[in-house]
Parts: sequence; structure tokens; C-alpha cells
Amino acid sequence: MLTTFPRQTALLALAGFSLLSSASPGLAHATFENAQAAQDSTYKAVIRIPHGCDGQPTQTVRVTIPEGVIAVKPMPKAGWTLQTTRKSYDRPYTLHGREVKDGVSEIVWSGGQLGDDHYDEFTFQARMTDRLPAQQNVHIPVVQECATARVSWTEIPAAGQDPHALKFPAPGIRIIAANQQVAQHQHHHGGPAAPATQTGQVIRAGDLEITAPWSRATPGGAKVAGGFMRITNRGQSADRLVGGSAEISGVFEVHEMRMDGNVMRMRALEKGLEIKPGETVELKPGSYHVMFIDLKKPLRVGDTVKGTLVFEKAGTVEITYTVQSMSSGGHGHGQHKH
Ligand SMILES: [Cu+2]
Repeated sequence: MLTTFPRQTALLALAGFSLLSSASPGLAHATFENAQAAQDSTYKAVIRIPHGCDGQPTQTVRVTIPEGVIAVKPMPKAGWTLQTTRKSYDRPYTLHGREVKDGVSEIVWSGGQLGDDHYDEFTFQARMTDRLPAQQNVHIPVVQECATARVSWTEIPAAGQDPHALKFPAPGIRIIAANQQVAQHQHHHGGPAAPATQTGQVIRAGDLEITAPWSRATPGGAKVAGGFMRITNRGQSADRLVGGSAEISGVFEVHEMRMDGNVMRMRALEKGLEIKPGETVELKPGSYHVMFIDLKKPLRVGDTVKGTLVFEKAGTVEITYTVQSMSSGGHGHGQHKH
């Protein structure tokens, strides 16, 4: 909300501001240039500041970083002093094979002079973790401070509430699941729509449901790639992913990644990957995955890769992976040593 230090001015300012925001609702709020980010991706946050505090120039911009948004690096800005505050995260995160326990909790750009009739952008980079729920918005409170007034974009909508109903909404970013990134991206640019089977594809085999298999584009010369999906066991007894094949590789293995001291390593699961009854196992970067070894050709975004999975009970299942961008869903396979 907008607060001004002398009380009468506050009321006047509030009235004036309400008129402004109802006149041009889309332009009046502080917002992010790109209001969508995938889980487990690096996001460039560009905060757009459309006006000052009731006519006064903005001198300070404060940004509060919520839990789940980590590895924050603000971009310095000419004419502004940049300061950050750090905090310990609620729980540690794993990023590029390292444990990350703390990071930036507040960014402050101060000492600037952004006129009420001018517009400017404030930028930071962050890792959006998978602790931010998909299909929901994460809200990042932003406060503008002027000589004697301030605008607090800090209102967070309650569950189910339309953020447009708020006068001073905290800018929001829609979080999408890592495996939807490419489809969303194509949609955004009006490119060819992904076939319906590629996003949210569910394959049923006996008691198992296999959802949205995907792989990742490979950097030039890479001889390995990972395959990812979710496997849910709707049955009464455990099953086990014990092997499979892929048309583009000579060797197929079921792997897990885990920390070995400070180093992330992967290894083949000799006994396969168990899927207990009623459980969903997520194969994802940095965790369980299937591995295509001795690739016959590089994988490019938008390719599809046919293959099979072999389960102890459900038997052989044909699946198709959609190839997504190299930056999808975490760090590249190529960076890790077997
Ligand atoms: Cu692997």
C-alpha cells in the first residue's frame, strides 16, 4: 500500500493513486517483464517500475526474495547503490551438485532518482526451485521509496483470489513444471504447437502410469543423455523398472544421482528402480533417470525419441520422449562424471 508520512498527504495520495490505477490498470502496477518461469530453471527477473510515489521520484527499490527462490544475483544499476541482505534458507537446496544453505533475501537499489513520469527496470537472476509449486504464482514483494512517501507492492492474493482485485499486488510469476517448458515456450512464440501426446502424456501399463517422458537437447559431441518422467504405481504390489531401450542409443541404463561428499555422482541401479504401490517416483535431473549411452546422434529441441521401458511385472512398455532445451530442469548431464 501507499503510505505517506504526514497523515493528510497520505489520504490525498491514496485517493490520487486509486484514480491513477483505475485509469490504466495494466500499466500502473509494478510487474515482471516475463511473468512465467519453470521449476528448476534460472530465471531473469525484470521488475518494471511504471511511476513514482504519488508524483515523487523513486529513490529506493526494495525486493524481498521468498523461500524457494535461490541463488539470487542482482544486476548493478548505474546511478544506484546496490545492497543485499542474506539469510539461511528454511531447508538447504541442492544446486549443481552442491548444498546451498543461504542466499540473498533482500535486494535494495538506493540513491537513485527515477522521476514519476519515467519508467525503469530493475533486474536480478535467480534459480526457481521445485519447492515452488507448479501451476501457482510466486509473489515477490517490491517497495518503492520516495523522499516522503512509499508504494508497497506487497499484497499477496489469498488462495483463489484474483490478483487484479488487489490495489497493490506483489508482482507475481507463474511457476510451470519443468517438463512443460518447451510446450509453453512454443505456445508463447506462436510456433508449431506440440502434439497433444507430448505434454502431459500418460501411458498406462498394467498398474503403472508413466507421465510425460522427456529428454534434453545435447551439447555438440555429447555421447550421453538422460530420460525423465514420472511413474505412478496404482496397484497393490511393488514393481521395478529394470531396463529398456532407446532408438538413438546403443546402451540403456537406469541411474540415480546422489551426493558423494560434495560431488554429485551417478551410478547404475543394479537391481533397477523400485516403484512401491501407491507411490509416484519422479525421474528428473539430479535424481533418478534413465540414461542413453553411446548416442548415435545429437538430440535437438522438439525431436522425439522412441524407446521402451522394461518393468518386472508390467513388462515392456513403449514410450516416446520429447526433447526439451538444454536448460530444462536443472544441470546438464554432460557436466557429471560417471
Ligand atoms: Cu546417468
